[in-house]
Amino acid sequence: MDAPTDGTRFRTCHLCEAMCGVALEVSGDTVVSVRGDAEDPFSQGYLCPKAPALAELHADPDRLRTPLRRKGTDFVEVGWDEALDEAAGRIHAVQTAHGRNAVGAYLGNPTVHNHGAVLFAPMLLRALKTRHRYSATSVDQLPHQLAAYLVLGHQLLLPVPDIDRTRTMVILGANPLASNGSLMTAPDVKRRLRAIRARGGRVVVVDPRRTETAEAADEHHFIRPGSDPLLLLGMLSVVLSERGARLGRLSGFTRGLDAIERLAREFPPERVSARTGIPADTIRRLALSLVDDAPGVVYARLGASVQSFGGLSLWLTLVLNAVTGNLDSPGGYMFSRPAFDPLAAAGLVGVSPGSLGRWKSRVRGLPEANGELPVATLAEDILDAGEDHVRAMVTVAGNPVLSTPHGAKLDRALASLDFMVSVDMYVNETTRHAHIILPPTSALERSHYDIAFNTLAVRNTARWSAPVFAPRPGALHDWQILLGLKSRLDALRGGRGSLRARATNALLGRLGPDGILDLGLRAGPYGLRTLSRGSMSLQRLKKAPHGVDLGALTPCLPERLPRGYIDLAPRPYLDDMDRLRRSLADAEAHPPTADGGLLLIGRRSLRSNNSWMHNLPKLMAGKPRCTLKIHPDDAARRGVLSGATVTVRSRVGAVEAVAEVADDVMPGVVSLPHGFGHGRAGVRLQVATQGTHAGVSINDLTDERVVDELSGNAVLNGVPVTVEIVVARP
Ligand SMILES: Nc1nc2c(c(=O)[nH]1)N[C@H]1C(S)=C(S)[C@@H](COP(=O)(O)OP(=O)(O)OC[C@H]3O[C@@H](n4cnc5c(=O)[nH]c(N)nc54)[C@H](O)[C@@H]3O)O[C@H]1N2
Ligand SMILES: Nc1nc2c(c(=O)[nH]1)N[C@H]1C(S)=C(S)[C@@H](COP(=O)(O)OP(=O)(O)OC[C@H]3O[C@@H](n4cnc5c(=O)[nH]c(N)nc54)[C@H](O)[C@@H]3O)O[C@H]1N2
Ligand code: SF4
Ligand SMILES: [Mo]
Repeated sequence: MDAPTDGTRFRTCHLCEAMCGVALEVSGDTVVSVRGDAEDPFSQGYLCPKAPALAELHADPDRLRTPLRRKGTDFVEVGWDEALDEAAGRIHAVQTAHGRNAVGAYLGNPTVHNHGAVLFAPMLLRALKTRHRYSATSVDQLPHQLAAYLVLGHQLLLPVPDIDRTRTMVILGANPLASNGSLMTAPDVKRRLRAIRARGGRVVVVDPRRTETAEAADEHHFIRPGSDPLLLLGMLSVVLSERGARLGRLSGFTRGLDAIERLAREFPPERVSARTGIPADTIRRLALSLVDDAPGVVYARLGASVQSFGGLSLWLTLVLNAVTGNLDSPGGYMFSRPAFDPLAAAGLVGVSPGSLGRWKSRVRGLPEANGELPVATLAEDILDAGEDHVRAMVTVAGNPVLSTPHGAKLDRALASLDFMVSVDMYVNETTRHAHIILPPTSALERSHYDIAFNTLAVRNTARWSAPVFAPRPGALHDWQILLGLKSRLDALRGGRGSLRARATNALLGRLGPDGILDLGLRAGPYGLRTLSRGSMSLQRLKKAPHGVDLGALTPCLPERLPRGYIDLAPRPYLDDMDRLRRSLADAEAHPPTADGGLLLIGRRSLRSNNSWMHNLPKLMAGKPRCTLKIHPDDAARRGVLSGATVTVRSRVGAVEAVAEVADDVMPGVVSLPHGFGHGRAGVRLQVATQGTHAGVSINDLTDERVVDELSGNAVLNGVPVTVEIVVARP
């Protein structure tokens, strides 16, 4: 790339799922200002307060620029070839001595915000040939992917709420005013929600906390953490008994309705009201509004997913949207038509339709899902010294010590490894255990295209961004690091396959992510097949620096169903219903009392992102954020005033936090944000480790033994805890 000149660069912000267009003012190698790109057809100039982080991340003095090798607790700089050779050599040595499953891999969330990593990480994983693959998926959206796979036939056929045309939107366990939307790429959710109300519609939020989104809605209802599937069953029973199933166009290719009708009859609203904490007539009214005030949509997200019945919750969400006539219908639960379609390009990117339970984790027997094991088992898969235990790890763009349940145990487990290599640009809570750290170029030094989030967008658009800065001499992109590791492993293995692998790797190196993207765009739904002159290609996107608009979502079933039909009642869900019945019976036998235990939930802040943006001074300005929210009644009972230091304790550990007495949390529920806990020895983050910035990790309280047994997804909300005063006054 040519040396950059001063001026304005247009780009997509990659920090969250919203894909906002930004205009960066550049001088030399510095970004001097970040503005919204008013000409972006999708975001139309919107930006959130996190956007300045684009400049701060690039300039962060703690961001690594050179590979590091650990010596004890010290790190020394090493050259790229030496670092890659050593990493591949030691992985190969562990696999040769102990078998391929002795090496584990964890992929973190930023992988999906990076087309180089999202395309090349799976190639490295395949080369590792290990069953010990883990990712942030199983602390997040695995239940969504499972529902898409089991009901619709492909894990990536993920429905999104058609927020711009709906009249009734029921939001279950999502706080898009803080998160900017998830599995719903929609810049400026606040404006879009306001527009629903302006056109006479209603927005309803169901959440154990009266969130920023709840404040902006017409209605908010507290729900007892972990009871969402019961609410959804109650709603289904009302819809089916009072309005009947409205499958409409879908009825010709939909199976399993009988089983759903039988199931729903078991759960009238009166039966689920006490457990959910929502009055029966409210459940009835919400259910009927999806039919009577159509189009409507139930949008369930993280709070519904990372709980004991995450699998059932996301399945029932899909079923409820279908039987109310809102699936694949404008204003309802629809599907994007991305220009680069990972479903169609499966051969190119290697995404399987999905799988469940093809193998089990070695210690606890939790099921594989979509080729991965639940990350809740990673610590024991390392620590439990049996045959096949994990002795070496590869982590890519992940910080599982802070982001997965019982992080302190994983912290110990990582410290015990024979070898660990991390592809990451910080020495943080996780990578401080690595023997080799391989830091990629800064995001502004690479091109950008949202392969993942265009498949989740509420409108079809496409936008490619050129690098803003030339990479520093010798620097490598994520994809080059991943391909560098893969090529070395292929070479070390030798044998007949290695010649072919060498040719493939050379070709991949020439194509790079942009070459693969171009092939996918041309083969995609707006590509050559349309035979129109403006057909989609990388060339076309390069000529449109603000992006191109490809229109509103359009119905696409049954064409896009890999099996040609929808199965509303897949066996694994029907089987898991027994676990829900038992849990309901248990709750009925032991109803919660006012002075009973507390349930811990998480929360997100608009000016943060998971664990890795706490080193940026602008984002960290303001009041300390890592506080324990507690309802005034629960606080009074324990003598806790705002500002008191309290101990929060669960089965797995205890942390100290400052209490914030607030009636926005439900009685019986306390809330702590995730991603903090930077005070561990060896973390090299000057800002994040300072004073109150460091905070404590909620995942030193979450319990790795409690998972959604169906999917293996972690349970990060609804964790039983106690709260006691340590210091009564600040
Ligand atoms: N209790 C609780 N726990 C949670 C959650 C919760 O709500 N409550 N949320 C969960 C969710 S939804 C998620 S997605 C996970 C996230 O879990 P993780 O993905 O494990 O953690 P992140 O905090 O996103 O860490 C990202 C890492 O990637 C690095 N990184 C950033 N950009 C790049 C890049 O371009 N290339 C490379 N190579 N590295 C990069 C950062 O330095 C950091 O180390 O956390 C989960 N954990
Ligand atoms: N600013 C910011 N933006 C982000 C992130 C971030 O950390 N900060 N993280 C990004 C990532 S990785 C993701 S996955 C998305 C997540 O985006 P969202 O899904 O919007 O996630 P949250 O803001 O955590 O909202 C989850 C809500 O569920 C509620 N909840 C907890 N338990 C339950 C329950 O049992 N039932 C119900 N119904 N609700 C419950 C919580 O109170 C919370 O309001 O955000 C992304 N965007
Ligand atoms: S909402 Fe904020 S962080 Fe997310 S893409 Fe837009 S500007 Fe970036
Ligand atoms: Mo996430």
